[in-house]
Amino acid sequence: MKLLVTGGAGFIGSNFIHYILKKYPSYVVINLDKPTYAGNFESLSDVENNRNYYVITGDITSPTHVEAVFQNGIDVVVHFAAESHVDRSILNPNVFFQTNVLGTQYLVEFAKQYKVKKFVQISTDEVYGSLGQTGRFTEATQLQPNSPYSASKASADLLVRAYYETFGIPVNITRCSNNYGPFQFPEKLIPLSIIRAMNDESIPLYGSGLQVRDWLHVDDHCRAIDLVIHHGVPGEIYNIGANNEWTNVDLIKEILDKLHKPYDLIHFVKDRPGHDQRYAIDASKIKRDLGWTPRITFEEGLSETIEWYLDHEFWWKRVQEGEYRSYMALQYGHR
Ligand code: NAD
Ligand code: TDX
Repeated sequence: MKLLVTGGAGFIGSNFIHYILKKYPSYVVINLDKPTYAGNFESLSDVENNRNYYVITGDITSPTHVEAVFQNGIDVVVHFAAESHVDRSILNPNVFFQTNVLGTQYLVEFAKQYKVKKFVQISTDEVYGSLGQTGRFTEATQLQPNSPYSASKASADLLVRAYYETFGIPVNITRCSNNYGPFQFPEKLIPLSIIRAMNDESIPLYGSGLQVRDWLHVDDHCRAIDLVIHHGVPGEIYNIGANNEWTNVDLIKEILDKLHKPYDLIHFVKDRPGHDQRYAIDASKIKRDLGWTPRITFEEGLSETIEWYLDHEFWWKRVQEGEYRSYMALQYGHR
């Protein structure tokens, strides 16, 4: 089996490549990544000598780059590559539509021309919009994206769906909740809070801090994608979530407790425009149809993630160089 993984130098993609090379030693993995500020091939330095792992540096918004990759004979595409940070999509929406919509269209078009056996579109619960106090997103929930990021992901999902309906491309769309784990770029809430708390720096909490996110360990996500690749029914959407809802303020307090740091590091700042109040995933379909179940408790997963950041200062210091500084200044002011 030859897998094309797009965005494999990013957070989930790099964890997924580690997972696949370990579980399926005979599979060939091609990692197509640009990389942007969020991509870091160093996250895969331990597998770079694996003879089944290939890196192609290329841009999914270039049809020439994308076609060249498909000429290698691809069986399955797992499409992670994206602009993934909501706050950046508010500062600069344009690149989100270029990468997430146009890039996806090139990939699925060449997947059609080169007759791949499966195309997995890695999407997000954010396409469903925001929930009130109760209820959960199912695969039938209406799409109501609220940020430029989620609108671009919803657009990509719809075009992937159209390629299934019109051309019969064997696609699946997966929509997971917020992931956490090693190698996550420190613009996202959990690594941002861990690193800033470790350094005794204030942690910016948007608005009331009472928004709710449903946290999923990246390894549980990877196992779900594995099942979708091998057993997903073409054309189907699968929601993935671990039934693990936390308000942002409680989550940050939990991190501070684990690091033995005071709560007064929490610094309430201006809310995110269009901030979604609550996400919660109903994952009963993938559990019932594909036998998936999350294995990692939040208690152990969060502790291990904190340990990972404590042990990998060289990794997060490196990714904080350059562009990260100007983004932080723009997003949070002088802090
Ligand atoms: P990430 O930002 O860490 O990584 C994205 C990767 O895509 C990077 O390696 C980047 O270099 C690459 N990339 C971006 N533009 C590219 C281009 N034009 N050409 C080639 N490569 C390009 O993102 P992530 O958190 O790993 O998310 C991966 C996917 O999962 C995304 O599609 C995202 O929408 C989705 N998702 C993420 C989460 C989450 O909590 N992180 C939750 C749900 C869905
Ligand atoms: O500094 C911060 N302060 C804060 O209060 C940041 C960065 C975030 N937040 C809040 C906003 C959200 O309610 O924390 C919550 C989580 O924020 P993010 O880590 O930015 O994640 P979110 O916006 O929920 O989106 C994530 O999950 C869905 C990923 O970034 C997306 O790629 C994925 O699709």
